[in-house]
Amino acid sequence: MKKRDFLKTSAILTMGAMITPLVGCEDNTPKQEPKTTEEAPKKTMVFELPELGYAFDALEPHIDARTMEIHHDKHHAGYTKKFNKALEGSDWAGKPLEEILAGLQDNEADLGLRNNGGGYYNHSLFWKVIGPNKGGEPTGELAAAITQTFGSFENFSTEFKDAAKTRFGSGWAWLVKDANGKLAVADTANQDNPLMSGIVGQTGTPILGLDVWEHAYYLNYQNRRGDYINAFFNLINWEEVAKNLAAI
Ligand code: MN3
Repeated sequence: MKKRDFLKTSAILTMGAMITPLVGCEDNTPKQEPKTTEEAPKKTMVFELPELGYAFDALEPHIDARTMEIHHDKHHAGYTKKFNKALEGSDWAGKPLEEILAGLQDNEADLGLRNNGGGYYNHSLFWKVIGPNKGGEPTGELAAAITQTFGSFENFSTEFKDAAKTRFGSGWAWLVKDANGKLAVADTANQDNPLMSGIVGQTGTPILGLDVWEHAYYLNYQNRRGDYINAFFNLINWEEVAKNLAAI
C-alpha cells in the first residue's frame, strides 16, 4: 500500500512538474508535503488506546456491557485521537504523559491538551483499577496507609463516595498520594486530574479514580449516581491500586 501511494505521489509530482510550466500558476507547484512524510519519521510519541483487559460484559451487573463498549470504544478512543492531534506540532510532543499533564496551565491555549490528555490518562487508569470479581477491601501496605490516613476503611469509603456524589456535573473522584507522601481523597471537574498541578487545587499522584460523568453510568443507572458509586466498590481492583501506590 505504502509503495503504491508513493508511486501515485511520484506520478502526481511528475505530472505537476509537467503541467506547471504550461499553466504558469505558482499555486499549482507541488508542495514538499509528500516528500517530508516519506522522509521524516514522526518523533511525536503517539498515545494508543489501551485494551480493556476484560470483556465488555465482564463487569455486569455492576456496569453493563453497552456502557463499557461505548465508554471504551467511543469516549476513550475519542480522547486518544484528539489528544494525539492536539500534541502534533506542540512543544509537548514526545514528552511523557505525566510531564505534559503537570505542565499544563489554566488557559485557553492548553484546553485541548487538558481535556483530551486528561481524558486519555484518566480512562487508562480507570479500566485498570476495576475488574471482574474484585471489590472487597485492600490488604498490606495500602490497607495500613488507608487506616493511618482515614482512621478506617469505612471512613475512607464514606469520604470517597461523598466526593464522587457531590462533584457537581462531570468529573472524577480520586485517591491520591500527595507531595507529603500521604493519601488523600480529591475530586476534579471534567477531565482534570490531580497530576495537573498548574490547574487543580488538590494535587497528587492518582492511585484510584472513579469516572462520574453521566456517560459512565446513565444507560443503566440514569440519575442514580449513588447506586453507581456503590456498585463501583464491588469492582475495585485493590491489588492494582496497591501496585500504583508502590510504584510512586
Ligand atoms: Mn468517561
